[in-house]
Amino acid sequence: MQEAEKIWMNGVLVDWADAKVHVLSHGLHYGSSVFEGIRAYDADGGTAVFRLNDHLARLERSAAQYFLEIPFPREELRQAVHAVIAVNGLGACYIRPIVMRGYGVMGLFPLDAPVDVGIAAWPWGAYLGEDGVRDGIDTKVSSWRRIGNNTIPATAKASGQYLNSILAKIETHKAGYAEAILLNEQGMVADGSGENIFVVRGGVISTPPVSASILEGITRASIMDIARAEGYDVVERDLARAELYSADEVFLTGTAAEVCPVRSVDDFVIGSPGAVTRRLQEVFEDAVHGRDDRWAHWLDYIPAAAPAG
Ligand code: PPE
Repeated sequence: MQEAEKIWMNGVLVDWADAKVHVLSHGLHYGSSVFEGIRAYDADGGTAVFRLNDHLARLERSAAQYFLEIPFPREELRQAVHAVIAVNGLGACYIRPIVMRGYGVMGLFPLDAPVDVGIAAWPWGAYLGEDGVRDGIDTKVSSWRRIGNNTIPATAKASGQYLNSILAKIETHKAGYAEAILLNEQGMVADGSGENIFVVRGGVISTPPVSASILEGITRASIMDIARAEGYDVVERDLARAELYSADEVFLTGTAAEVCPVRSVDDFVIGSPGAVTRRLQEVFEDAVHGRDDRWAHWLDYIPAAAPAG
């Protein structure tokens, strides 16, 4: 990964190499951390964080699911994100806040463990490759099922649940595919290892509902808003695996992946990126770069002289 200089840890900016936790930290042993993935863009009016308030709100919801008390109010975390970007002199970048159960308590009862908060930012390019964003990616349905709603809440973005995505990712990578698609316990389409999924057929855009064991993606919500504003019908409904094979277009959305066309699923060729995907990619790009007034409220600009602390 590309390093930056400073990381915000528990209220102070420390050198990148010094942002450490103890090897016996609770979060390391049991996955009892929650985190966010956020992007900032070189927008027309300066460096802008995309939907920062919504990401911090989700971080709070994720923490609450695990009875994790974040020892900083939202506004302080927002200022910390600004400070991390400013002090590192970053423009477009990826931001990773993490709230973790720290060192001091072993065993599964976690509520007596301290809580540590870190926020890092660094440049991170196209998650599924520049080629992927342009030409689409080849995907495969994993044999691993998405964790069920009554196993781990998929709506919380907790570290431990990513073991599920990691198994799917390794399996499909070894088989030669760029991304895994996971079905849920009911056998319906859930999401990608780190993205939500959309299907276009006959001009209608469909995406699995929150009840399908998906992460309630912020890019997903943005794309649904954009698509409706562009005049498309958007429905949230359960999708059968074979609907992916017969789709006119399939695409993935996520903070890291942004809007990425899918070229094939299980070797069924969907084809080159279609007109709907292209249009949504364009409007999304305009929105994140501050070129579309309809979505200006999604951008949180870094003040020119943000305090470095
Ligand atoms: N589903 C999953 C399982 C997921 O991890 C993500 C984000 C999404 C959907 C899309 O959510 P949103 O980013 O709010 O639109 N995945 C994050 C982590 C990627 C990583 O490799 O780490 C991300 O995109 O930041």
